Amino acid sequence: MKYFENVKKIKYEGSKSLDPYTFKYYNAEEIIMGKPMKEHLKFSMAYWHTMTGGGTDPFGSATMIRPWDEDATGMERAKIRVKVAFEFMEKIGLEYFCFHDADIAPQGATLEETNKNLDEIVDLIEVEMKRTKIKLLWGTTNAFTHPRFVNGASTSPNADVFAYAAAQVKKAIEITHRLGGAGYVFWGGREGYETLLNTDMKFELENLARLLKMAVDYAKEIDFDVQFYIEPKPKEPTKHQYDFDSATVVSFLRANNLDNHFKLNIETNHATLAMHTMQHELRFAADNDMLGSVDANQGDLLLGWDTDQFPTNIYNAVLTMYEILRAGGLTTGGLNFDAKVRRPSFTKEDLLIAHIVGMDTYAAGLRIAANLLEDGVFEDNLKQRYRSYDSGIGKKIVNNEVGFKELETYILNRKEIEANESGKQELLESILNQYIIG
Ligand code: XLS
Ligand code: NI
Ligand code: NI
Repeated sequence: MKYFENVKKIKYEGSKSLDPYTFKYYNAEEIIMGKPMKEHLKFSMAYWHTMTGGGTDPFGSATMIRPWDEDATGMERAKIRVKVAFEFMEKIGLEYFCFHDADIAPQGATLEETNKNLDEIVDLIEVEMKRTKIKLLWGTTNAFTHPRFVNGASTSPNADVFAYAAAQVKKAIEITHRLGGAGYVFWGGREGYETLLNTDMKFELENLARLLKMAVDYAKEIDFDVQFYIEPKPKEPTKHQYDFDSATVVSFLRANNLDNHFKLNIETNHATLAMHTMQHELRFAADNDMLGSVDANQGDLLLGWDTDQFPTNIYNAVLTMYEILRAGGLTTGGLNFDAKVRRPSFTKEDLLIAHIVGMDTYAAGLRIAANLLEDGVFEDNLKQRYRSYDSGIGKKIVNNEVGFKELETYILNRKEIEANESGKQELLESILNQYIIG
């Protein structure tokens, strides 16, 4: 293809390299904690941002007029994009991608026509996947852009819209299956509400669970061994998104007996919108055996909306990789760059640079996190901090051997309780800095 023909395959050159088209930290084959970096870091391209994003915002139209989009429209454009997408991923060494149905093929006048368009593009994607060995990390449905989803998809008050969403999810699961996708994501889209004056929240949540159960049943029916994920987000586009954060989603899944079929796809920018750190969101999911995959991006804490920026923040990347390693790694999941270049970064070169810096940031984070874990920096401190539960009364509490009466007697018989110890936050932060800066 002509669009990236001047770009060589991006290689690792180390941290002293001055060439922007090289990796400074990402060295795919380097072994970290027993396996190559690229297995820890299953990087994925988000088709919707990288291939179809134009840089629109509420005040302005697209600034990113891609040369490949200028050559054709409709299905022809969609076909060119497939070629460009795979050429782009090959050049960078991205081994996975993710897409919504609506990203890859234009919508037709009817569902039938849309599905026909999808099949034609999926044929082409299949050929490119075979040629390049690039894999599908997960597929998903866009049931939020079209005006029919104005009041939600599975949580719409309109039963026909529920049915439409179900039909669309069915097809998206089928194409994900056909392409050998490891996962399938449900991000809420417009599943939420603006005001309780017009919303039956209880009923909407029941319907959300109904649709998810249908998806589980259908995957079983077609013999598709897929990992389903829910991607939490607290707000945007609706004021109250139902899948608020990790804790909300874990309890929703448990309450509806869906916890064995779903894990979480956790996005950095959504964590901070929920007023949590990414580390908190990951830890909560991991503690509940539901850490599945990551949408690797970052927000702007001064803005407070989903800016979906490429990840460049080392501190966050270290703590994200720390949580992933601590949980034993992502199995079916990976690190999907659900990220878009800034509106003024409108050249195709910016797209390359953005992915390179994202991959480098997580590679650096991985190295540092592995050192922190191997040296037991935080884990040893945790053991030490909670040691009063290893013996004596602490052990009895943990073993459920005592109740209020026994604890009252225990305390009445003691002159003084054990002295509290420092939480050593600043010390730990200082050690973390040493690991980061070296
Ligand atoms: C939007 C979400 C979306 C999902 C896929 O905020 O992050 O991009 O990842 O539907
Ligand atoms: Ni997002
Ligand atoms: Ni996302």
